[in-house]
Amino acid sequence: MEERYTTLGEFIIKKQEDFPYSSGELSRLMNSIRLAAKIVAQKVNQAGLVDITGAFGKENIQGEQQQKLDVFANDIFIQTLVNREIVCGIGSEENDDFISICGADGSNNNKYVVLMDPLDGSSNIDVNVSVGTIFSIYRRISEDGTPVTQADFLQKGINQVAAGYVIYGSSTMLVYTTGNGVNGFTLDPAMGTFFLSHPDMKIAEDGAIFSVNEGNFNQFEQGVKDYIGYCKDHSYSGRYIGSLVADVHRNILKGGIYMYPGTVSKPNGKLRLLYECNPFAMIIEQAGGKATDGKQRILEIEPTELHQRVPVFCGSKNMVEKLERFL
Ligand code: P6P
Repeated sequence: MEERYTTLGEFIIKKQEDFPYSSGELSRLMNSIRLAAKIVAQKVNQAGLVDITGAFGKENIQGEQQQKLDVFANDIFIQTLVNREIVCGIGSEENDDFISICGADGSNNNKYVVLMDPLDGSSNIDVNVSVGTIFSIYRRISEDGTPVTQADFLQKGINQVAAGYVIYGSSTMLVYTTGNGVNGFTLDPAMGTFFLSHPDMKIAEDGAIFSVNEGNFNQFEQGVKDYIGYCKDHSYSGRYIGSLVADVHRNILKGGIYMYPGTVSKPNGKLRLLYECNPFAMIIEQAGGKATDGKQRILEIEPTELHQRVPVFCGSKNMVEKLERFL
């Protein structure tokens, strides 16, 4: 089959061979995410037309005003995963605690847990800036058949079996890895089908884009300030949309570095380890880049809590290594 007409569904089946011992659950899990992404994409694209934007009147654990689409996306991803009885637990930015999922017979025989940010960057929805879904998949470590535990979620990023994101932008793309490279699929809305549009995505070792919120510049540690100065001395382009998925997706395609450093007021920065930094770190490393918290590889960080924050510097290998020499 000519690769450029490969659908996501066909690709998942074809890649099933990469998991000789898998019973097809991971494939079914990816198909569930594919369905949820299509449903959320349709609503995001209608956001300006349907009274679905604006505050939902509640706050999430972040203390952020939940947008209606935040809640909608969270419900859709949870529902599609639960309905197909594929996972034994879900952790979401929108839920204070993790969700334990039993089968119809009360058993917990499913072997995967999913961590997700169902609609990252949602504060950008009303101004029509690209937003995204980020997901991270682990094999449970607690005994099969028993209720899922927090330990199943607090695993190092190196244990991820899959990670990916959906970007709801000028087109909707689903990008993911199962540890054998990164592939991108673009949704054809007329057919409701994701087609392989970006096979074997790689991030250039060098780039000339730096992405950081310079409004926090005065609160950065000196090494970060010095590196930003280095970028400016070399006439790199400053590109910062304020929507993680859009910023990192652009930098993967064009080369660049994304930074959310710690500040005086937020020493651990803003981004969440388990469902923002770890999935992107896996994707970026699989694409040939690097991801660090400034001291260690993101994927090696030992998690301590579900919503913990870490500083993050990720993107083109040589740019991240140059930054590390400034710290
Ligand atoms: P700041 C959006 O709220 C988000 O979580 C990411 O999508 C984005 O990269 C970051 O926060 C922007 O944060 O502090 O620069 O506005």
